[in-house]
This record gives sequence, C-alpha cells and structure tokens, in this order.
Amino acid sequence: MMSQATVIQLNSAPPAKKSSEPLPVLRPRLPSAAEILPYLQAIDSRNVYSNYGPLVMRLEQELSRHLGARDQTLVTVSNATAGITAALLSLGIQEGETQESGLCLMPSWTFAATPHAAMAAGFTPFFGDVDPETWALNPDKAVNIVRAKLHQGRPVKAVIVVSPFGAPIKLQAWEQFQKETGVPVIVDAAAGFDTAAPSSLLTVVSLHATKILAAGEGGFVIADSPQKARRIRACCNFGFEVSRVAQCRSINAKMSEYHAAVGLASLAQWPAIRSKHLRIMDWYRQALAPIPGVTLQPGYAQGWATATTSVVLPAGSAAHVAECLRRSGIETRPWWGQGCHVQPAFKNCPSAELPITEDLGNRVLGLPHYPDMERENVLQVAAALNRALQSLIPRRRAS
Ligand code: T4K
Repeated sequence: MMSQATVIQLNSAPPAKKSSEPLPVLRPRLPSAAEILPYLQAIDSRNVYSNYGPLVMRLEQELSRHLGARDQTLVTVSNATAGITAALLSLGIQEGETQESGLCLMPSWTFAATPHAAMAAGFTPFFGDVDPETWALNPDKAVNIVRAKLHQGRPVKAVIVVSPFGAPIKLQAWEQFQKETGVPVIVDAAAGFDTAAPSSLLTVVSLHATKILAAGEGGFVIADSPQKARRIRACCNFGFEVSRVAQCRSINAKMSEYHAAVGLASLAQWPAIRSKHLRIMDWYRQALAPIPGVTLQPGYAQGWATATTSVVLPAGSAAHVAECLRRSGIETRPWWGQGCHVQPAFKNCPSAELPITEDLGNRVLGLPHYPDMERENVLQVAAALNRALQSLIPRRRAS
C-alpha cells in the first residue's frame, strides 16, 4: 500500500516540463578538455600514439591496482566487443573447426555486442534463458545444457556470462562450473566496472562513453595469469607476441593513447562518479518503492553502482508507459529490447526455450539516468510513471 505522504509527494511532483529538451534516458559526462589536457600534452611530447604506448600501459597499471588484479594480467582493448572476441580467440579452441562446430552458450538477454563478438571469433551463439532473480544465466542450468548439447554432438566450447547492466554475477559458482565442465567461461561485464573482480574467468569490461567509467571507446580484459594476458594481447595485436610474426588468429583491438588519456582522467574522478550514480540509484529506490506493480532490476541499489536504471512494469503496460513518458518529455529505452534471439543478425542461432527473456523483453524499460540528474528529475520520472499506470486502471476495470 502506498502511504498517504508518498501519494501526496508523487502527485504533487511537478509534471515534467514540456520543452524541446526532453529528460534524456542517458547523457554521459566525461572529463572536460581541461582535465584531459595534461595527458594530451604528454602525448605531444612523446610522439607515441598507439601500439601499447606509455599512457595505455599506465592505464593498465592503474586499473590493475584499482581492481586488485595481479601484475601483467590486465589488457586494455579498443572496445569491449573486440575484447570479448580477443578473449575467445585466446582460448585457441576454435582453430581448424568450422563455424558450426563451436557453440558458445550465452543469454539472449544481452546487448547485440555479445553474440556479435562470439561470431567474430568463429563461434555460433547458443541462446539460453536467464533467471528472473538475477537476469543472468544460471550456472546449474548451464551444466545441463552443456551435457545435453554434448549428447547431441554439438558441444558447447565456451560460455559467456553477462553481468546484467553491471550487476554482480555468481562468480564462485561460475568458477566451479568452469572447473567441473572444462568449458571456459568469459564474463561480459561490459557495464560492470564497479563489480568486476579478478578471478579464474576471463572478464571483459567496457569503457564506452555510455558506461560508468568511460574513455569514449575502450575496455579491458582481466585474466588470472600473465601468460593468459600475453595471449590475449597477441589476439588484440595481429597475433604478434615477441616478434612481428603472426602466431595465432587475431584482430586489431589496441587502445590508442588518446583513449587512454580520457580513461586516466576518468579514473582519477572515479570516487565522485561512483557516488553520483549511487545517489541517483537511491533516489529511484525511494521514489519507485510506493508504486504498485513496479520493481527495479534485481539487486539494484544494493551497494554496487550502474549507469542505467531499468524497471519491470506490469504485463502489457510497457508501451503505454513509454508513450506517456514521451509525451511528458521523458525519454525511455528498453535497453536490451526483446533479447538478441529476435534480431535478424542472429536468426540462425540455435536457442533454448526463453520464457523469462520473453517476459523481461515485454516488461523492462530503461528510465532516465545520467550523472547530472537531480532528485527533482527522479521524482518527475516517478510521478509520470505513476500517472501512466494509474491511467491504465479504468481501462483494466472496463475490460
Ligand atoms: N556487452 C554488453 C552487455 C553491452 O551492453 C555492451 C555495450 C557491450 C558488450 C559492448 O561494449 P563496447 O563494445 O561498446 O565497449 C550503447 C553503447 O554504445 C554500448 O556500449 C552499450 N553496450 C549499449 C547498451 O548502449 P546504443 O546503440 O544503444 O547507443 P546510443 O548511441 O543509442 O546511445 C545511448 C544513449 O546515450 C542515447 O540516448 C544517446 C546517449 N549518448 C550516447 C553517446 C555514445 C550521448 O548522449 N552521448 C554519447 O556520446 O549502444
């Protein structure tokens, strides 16, 4: 039940202003030109612009220190999509196999980058369903899929576990899965800068402009040994290890010095960036709690920071809510749409039954979330959302 005080607060929140500038669903704020300038001047004085220059190496060291990774185990990449491809290539298990033979189990409930990255490494995505409590693949169910596929003669050669919008994954259970099945697990923690942790799983984080720690474009892969990291680096650099002779199948996924400059400037601001997002998340937690039928992403506002806010709406209401909010000058975005399995690029990819993904695809909506957001904006969104759902009640009663 909604308390009287909260009803008054939601109803009295000012309706979002109708202006030519809607409340954006996302509006990143990266470091200013002045904050990046010292790093750019360092580039000018050295004439080194790419190919693992000093700023890239410094960023790798600072990220390693921040995340508590061992020395020489973190490799920067040009973007997380390329990072996932390079991580898969580094496993070296698809050599000589046809595209059809190596299945890569992954959720359909992810961004298109995940299956694209696997296909670029020669794997065929196999879409599994996610758990409603985590929005991620379930390690126990994955064991069954791996066994069943082996039985059908189409072995699963790798698994990509996606951290949903940066939420922590069941790391220990996945490490156990990898140990027991022998199937390598890659963590797509594109949005998970705040939750990614060194482990026995190759973990890929994005530093795209829309992510919580941003370099414009970029990312990094964390391995558990310098040897694996060297292999990943080779897979990002034409297959070169010590000489300029290609040793393995590879792409070019190197980060430039300019992106490292922005990444370093962002990392210097991390504590402030993190608290801004945590504050927005807390505002949403409070503002949405009284609205019946609306829940936040599992685990949201429970100690980890993300740069996006997604809600689960009552069945059948998402399109109406999005339209009402749009008319109130509030942008929304179903970030992962209906899942990847419905997208033409992946129509030939095999898939399990996906009832949870289909349900989430119909009910999840991304709300405005950006670093400069004020509490008043969050209240505007909550009030508009409440009004949109209220306006459905007479229709529901009538039908
Ligand atoms: N795995 C997962 C699970 C991912 O979510 C992603 C990326 C990846 C892998 C791959 O990571 P990277 O290879 O990108 O490192 C955006 C991002 O481009 C993408 O990085 C992100 N996930 C995805 C969820 O969102 P779009 O196509 O939806 O972006 P776009 O251009 O529509 O921008 C979103 C909103 O942000 C718009 O309202 C405009 C605003 N925006 C965007 C940019 C780039 C700005 O105001 N300024 C900007 O500079 O993919």
